[in-house]
Amino acid sequence: MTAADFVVVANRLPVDRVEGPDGEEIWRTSPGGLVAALEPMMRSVHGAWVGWPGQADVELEPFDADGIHLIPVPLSAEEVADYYEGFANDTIWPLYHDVIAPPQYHREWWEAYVIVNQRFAEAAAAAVAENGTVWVHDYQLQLVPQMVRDLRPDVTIGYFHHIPFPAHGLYAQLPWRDQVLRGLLGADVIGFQRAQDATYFLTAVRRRLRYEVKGSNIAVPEGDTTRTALARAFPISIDTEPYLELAAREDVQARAAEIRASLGNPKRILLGVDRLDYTKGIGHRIKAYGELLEDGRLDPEDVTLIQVASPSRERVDAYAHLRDEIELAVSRINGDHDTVGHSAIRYLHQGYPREEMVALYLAADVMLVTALRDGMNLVAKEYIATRADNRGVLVLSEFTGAADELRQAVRVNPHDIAGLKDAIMTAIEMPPAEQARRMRSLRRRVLDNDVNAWSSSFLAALADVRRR
Ligand code: GDG
Repeated sequence: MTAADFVVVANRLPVDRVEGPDGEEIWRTSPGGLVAALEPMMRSVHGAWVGWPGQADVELEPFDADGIHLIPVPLSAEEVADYYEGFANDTIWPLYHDVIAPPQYHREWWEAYVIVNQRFAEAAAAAVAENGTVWVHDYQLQLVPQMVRDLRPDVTIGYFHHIPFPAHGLYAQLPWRDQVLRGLLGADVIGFQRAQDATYFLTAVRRRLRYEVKGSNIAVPEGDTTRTALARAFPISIDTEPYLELAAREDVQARAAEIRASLGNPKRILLGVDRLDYTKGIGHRIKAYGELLEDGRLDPEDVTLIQVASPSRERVDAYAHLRDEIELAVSRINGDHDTVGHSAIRYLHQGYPREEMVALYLAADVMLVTALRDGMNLVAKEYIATRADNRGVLVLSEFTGAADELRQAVRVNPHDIAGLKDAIMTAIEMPPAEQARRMRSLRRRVLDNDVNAWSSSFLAALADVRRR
């Protein structure tokens, strides 16, 4: 393969292994906003994608899937445990989400993180053309920008951070805090979801490394001179087209009606859709809803809460505990409030095809997004994109990146259970005219700022750096 002008580096390759008609293995690109946003560009500029194929101890040659050149990075089972489940998901993830769960600090996890980051960096450095561009994604790969720069000083490097960056008082806990900052600062542009995340990062750089910071620009010492790195917000969004299309499809609308009927045609359907993760505030949401039933402010004959909790990181202890906690809470509430024909909470610990997700969005009168901390939260934007009739209410936690943009949602502090209960009632009782007024403005925001706008603005900032 000739060198690529543009290389994406992410923990996962955007593919799933599926079985072909004769039992052979084929790789299909998995749907996702990031792939959708980058696919056209990847095809036009000779792009490549470096990532882990998702299975341990599998060595694969580079291959093409649906027109994208894919470069697999192998991980051993031990590396998956130490680098991915350990350092990425049990150290960085909880620390960067305001220590909702206690971060675990283990030196052997850090060592695996360094080794694996180096492997990704080497794969990217080998793939990229002279003066090309490398775009690194997310918290699993924070050391990769500087590692690529050391190997290939000619390339332009971008990094986008999909999760929050914590306040300095929390960040300072990390035993490897300076190494991680230096890793990130290898990039020319460091993108965050919210302005607040960028500010926290700039503060950490100033306080820990004493580099000069002016506005969003950082003077990074390099030999005898300095290089300017830019750190600012580029709020991510969704690929709106498939959501608009699915929501307009008759069979999907029929499925939404069928979902409502199968629940016994309740007056109001509330919906939560999350990976089963302690950052998502699923327990807070269920507690508030359970109390509303208990108080008699809601009648279980009139409402149903559908909670899709898609399985996630099940081998990390904190996630196994969370599952037990949520399932105990759900079954208590259902035990107390179900009737023979009707469930207070329809809890689904399963993943669904996108068609079914859109049918659920269409069926939902109220969407509950109550994350305790969330980089952006795409579910909120997906719900809005499907509401072409301007009906429906979004209840949105102020601790999500989406809250910066979606000002017409019903805002909540999920820690305030009384406030959350009132917000749920406000949403349930909101008159159609007010729903429409708010939804129109929310839809304008999401449809005008889709994932293509996001990637274009990030890449424009990178091109700007390159010109300098
Ligand atoms: C991270 C950051 C940031 C979920 N269950 C099913 C399913 N999903 C889809 C949703 C949505 C996506 O997964 C989840 O995205 P979120 O943004 O809500 O949350 P994270 O997974 O935590 O994502 C987050 C994001 O990165 C992007 O930068 O917004 O803050 O934490 O698209 O629809 N999709 C299908 N079946 C499911 O069962 N098909």
